[in-house]
Formats: sequence, structure tokens, C-alpha cells
Amino acid sequence: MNRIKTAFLFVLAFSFACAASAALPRTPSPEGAKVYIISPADGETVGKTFTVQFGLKGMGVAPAGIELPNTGHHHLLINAKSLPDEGVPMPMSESLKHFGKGQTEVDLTLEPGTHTLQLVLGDYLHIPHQPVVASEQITVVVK
Ligand SMILES: [Cu+2]
Repeated sequence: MNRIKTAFLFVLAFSFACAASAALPRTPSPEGAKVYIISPADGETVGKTFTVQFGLKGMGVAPAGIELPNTGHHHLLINAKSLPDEGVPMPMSESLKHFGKGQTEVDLTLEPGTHTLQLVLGDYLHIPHQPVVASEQITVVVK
């Protein structure tokens, strides 16, 4: 009896290991989908606290956790050197903000100096779409 139990547990553990190592499925983005920063403009000088407005064309905004075709939620990269890994949920940090409630703008406070901003859309699981829907990276000068 114990042997069967052990064999069963082994099979169970093996299936979990397989599921974890398999790549998560990517959500397709429609052709022509575009995310962009409406404001501030590239190169603009802004105050310490300023509003960043998110624009999206060819797709809709849906809160995280809601699986609807051709939708996603915004992620703002602050001073990122590269785009986040494509096959996994985007991490959450001070430099990678999630807008999982479906927000389309944020009041951001940054230290004086030059900063870069970039938007990346994520699916209901926070994974970038395929192909990735990302904005141009813009530069703002905080005075
Ligand atoms: Cu997210």
C-alpha cells in the first residue's frame, strides 16, 4: 500500500515540475496595436509631481485577472535599461509599476533630474503580449 502511495506522490510531483517548467502561453496582440505616452511630451520639463497619461490604440484596457481578447493593462517602466522578460509575468517594483485596475494615467513623483518613461502592455497574467506592445521610451526633465 505504501509503495502505491509513494508512486502516486512521485507522479504528482513530476506533473507539477513539468507544469512549472513549461512556458506560459502568450496572449496574442492584434496587428497594429500601439501603446504610447500622451503626456508629458518627449523631452518635456516637468515639476516634481506630474501626470503621465497612457494612450492605447487597437486594443482595450481590462483589469488584471480579466481574460478578454485584445485587452491588457498598462505597465510603466521608469529609467529601465531594457524591456522586461517576455515569457514571464512582469515583476512589480518602484521602476516597474502595474496599473492592474485598468488605470490610464498616474500622478508620478520623481527626484529632480533626467528620467526615462516607457509603457508596456501586459495581459491578464501581467505577461507581455506577442508581439510585445510597448511604447517609445521618452525622456523627461524633472526640475
Ligand atoms: Cu500587471
